[in-house]
Amino acid sequence: MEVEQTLILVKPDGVQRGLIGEIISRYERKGFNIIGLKMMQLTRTKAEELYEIHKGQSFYDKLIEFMTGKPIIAIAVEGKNAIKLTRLINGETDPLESKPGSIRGDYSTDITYNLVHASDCAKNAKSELAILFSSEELY
Ligand code: 3AN
Repeated sequence: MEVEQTLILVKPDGVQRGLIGEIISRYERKGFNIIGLKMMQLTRTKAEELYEIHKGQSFYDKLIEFMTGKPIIAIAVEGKNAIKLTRLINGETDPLESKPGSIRGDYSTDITYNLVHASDCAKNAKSELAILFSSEELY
């Protein structure tokens, strides 16, 4: 098993709904280490870097407006198979596929306002962590 680092975001809806603690506790209870944590408002530049892959999609503008409109929580997480396992904890993107027991399955019905982000592969985890955290901010 491989120890991995990944980027988690509690999106603005998670912060506004008072679910920060509930969401972070799920990664902690699973056994992951939190190696970086901060509240911030995403700049347009950072949001566009994060969601570059979705540029041109019908939901892109709405997604960027949403992600930059209010503060988020950025979390750097480390542990065995952290990339795959944090995405399982989050649940599927499509609310109709997101199972109870996952964060989205328990707390969201919407495909855009879906509370959390987690990097989807090692390459993206590395680049996304670099967008949100400087090396001095990781422990
Ligand atoms: P995930 O966050 O589950 O990895 P991605 O990376 O495919 O999903 O999509 C990033 C974000 O873009 C999603 N979390 C969601 O907020 C939004 N999104 C993705 N697909 C759609 C869609 N079909 N309609 C609206 N928003 C979407």
